Amino acid sequence: MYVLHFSPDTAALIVRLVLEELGQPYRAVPIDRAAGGLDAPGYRALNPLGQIPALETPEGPIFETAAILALLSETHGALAPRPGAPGRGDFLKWLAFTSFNLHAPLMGLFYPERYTGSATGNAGFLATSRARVETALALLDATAAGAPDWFAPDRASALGYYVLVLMRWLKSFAPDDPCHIDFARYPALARMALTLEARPAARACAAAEGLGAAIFSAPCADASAPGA
Ligand SMILES: N[C@@H](CCC(=O)N[C@@H](CS)C(=O)NCC(=O)O)C(=O)O
Repeated sequence: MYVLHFSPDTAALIVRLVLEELGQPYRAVPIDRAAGGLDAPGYRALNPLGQIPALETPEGPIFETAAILALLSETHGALAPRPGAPGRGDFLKWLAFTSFNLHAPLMGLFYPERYTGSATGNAGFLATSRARVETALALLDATAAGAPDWFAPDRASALGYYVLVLMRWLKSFAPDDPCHIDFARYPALARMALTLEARPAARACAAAEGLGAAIFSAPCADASAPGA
């Protein structure tokens, strides 16, 4: 059985959504971050940078969200094209794109000190990171608008869950209206948010992690803040 090491409302949610959607049994093990769980040698053996998530699998521990999604979808033959199937290259391309160009700059917004040496970051770095996020989302929205099987607004996909969970995090970075995500700028992703949050997998994950039912379209309906 898979073992998912998680904290609520983090990148581990992406993996949990995909495991639920695939119908795979898994055990979810909470990480006690306040007690230094990310630095514990046992956890570092699973994820050497002490980041969330880590997934224990029959072939050993896997870290990096994109790698986990590629492995799970390939192993279980769903939510993304299998190796050799049409669209496989496109899926991998946009999966890596999301990791480098959306996930990474969001981490820069959460942890500017890791990139700038300053606890609050400098204004230029923060503005550049926000612009990178917006550029990536616009390109992902245009891709989803073409409705490829592996990233269509009206069907579940590993990449869809990845992008929509990352969009949840935007609620932390809108100083004037922290609960507003401007979905009007991303109409295909907006449709995807409504489709995917209604699925049993998303409902199960929202309940498990104490999140609101409109997990993607109205991320501030729940009381929590993303825990990146
Ligand atoms: N590159 C990693 C980043 C994962 C990530 O964003 N993890 C966050 C939680 S959402 C984390 O571990 N934050 C704590 C830290 O970096 O110290 C991945 O894709 O899995």
